[in-house]
Amino acid sequence: MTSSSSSHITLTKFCETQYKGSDTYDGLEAVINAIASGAYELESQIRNGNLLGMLGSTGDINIQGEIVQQLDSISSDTFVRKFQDSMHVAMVGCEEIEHPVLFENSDQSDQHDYIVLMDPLDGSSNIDVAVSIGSIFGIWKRQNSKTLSPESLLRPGAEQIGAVYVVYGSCTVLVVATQDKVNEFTMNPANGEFHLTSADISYPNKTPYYSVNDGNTARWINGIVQAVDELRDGRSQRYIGSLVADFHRNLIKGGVFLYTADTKNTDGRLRLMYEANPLGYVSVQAGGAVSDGMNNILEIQPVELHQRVPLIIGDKGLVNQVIKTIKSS
Ligand code: AHM
Ligand code: MG
Repeated sequence: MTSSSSSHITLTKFCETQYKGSDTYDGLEAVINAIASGAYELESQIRNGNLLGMLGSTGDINIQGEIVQQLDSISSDTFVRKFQDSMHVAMVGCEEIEHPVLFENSDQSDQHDYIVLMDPLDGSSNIDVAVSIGSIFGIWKRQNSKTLSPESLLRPGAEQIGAVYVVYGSCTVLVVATQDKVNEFTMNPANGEFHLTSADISYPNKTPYYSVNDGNTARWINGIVQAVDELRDGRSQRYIGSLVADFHRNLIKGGVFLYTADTKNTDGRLRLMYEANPLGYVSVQAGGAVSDGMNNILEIQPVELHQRVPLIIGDKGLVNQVIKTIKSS
């Protein structure tokens, strides 16, 4: 259920009342405000990128083996800087950066109590063609008993205490999820202020959409082919090619997204720590589900930060339907 009558509530105010001073979430307001501030900066660079000559690749290849776009690199630098300035983040893991960034002195400071794992710009192939893209963040409490190291970030997604994503689309929205609460805020481009536009979001009862890259059909196992056939029955296919935008549409309108393993992407295409875990967390808080076809993704023990995973995410009934078909094939 959503409500759109609360636009006088700003994200800043919301975070202050929900998180500041709370036992579990104190400091989270600084982390979310850092994301909002970074998103505002980035939004303008995305809108003006073509005019400012900021589109196209940097000429580098990232740790994922993918071509780095200028805006990938700008977004990564922007959010790392914002998290450092927030003074509440100890370490950032990023899809674009090989090793996590540990902020100076955060090891000694009690105040640096959060860890963020992010895909700073999701949907890179859509940057140059004026199609929706986004940013994805999983937020974790730092384990005080453990020394901060890249290995200390290898925790199951169920341990996230929140997740945030931003979609730079026909308007810019920022969705915040903490335990059982999913709220959407829309940016006023004039000043970067985000206003609450949908409160207490949960998946609707209808499921009009399924999202999948049909071009991979010949590489799927039979169970996936059959599961997609079943989804096709009475539903429209919507596939943007930016996971975060596909996910957001399915959350608001109802549906499911799949990027499973195939003979080319043998471990799936999407990243466990930067994409599947944060969006999986949002999905579950909104009454949906997330699976790799066999297991709840949030229970997977990661073995490395940049690992990929097959992803089935969205409406719980549809996720379960796909799992059932895969298992029985
Ligand atoms: P990236 O842009 O962060 O590398 O993300 C990967 C993207 C997802 O946003 C999207 O769902 C998927 O890759 C699209 O892949 P494909 O072009 O194979 O359909
Ligand atoms: Mg991505």
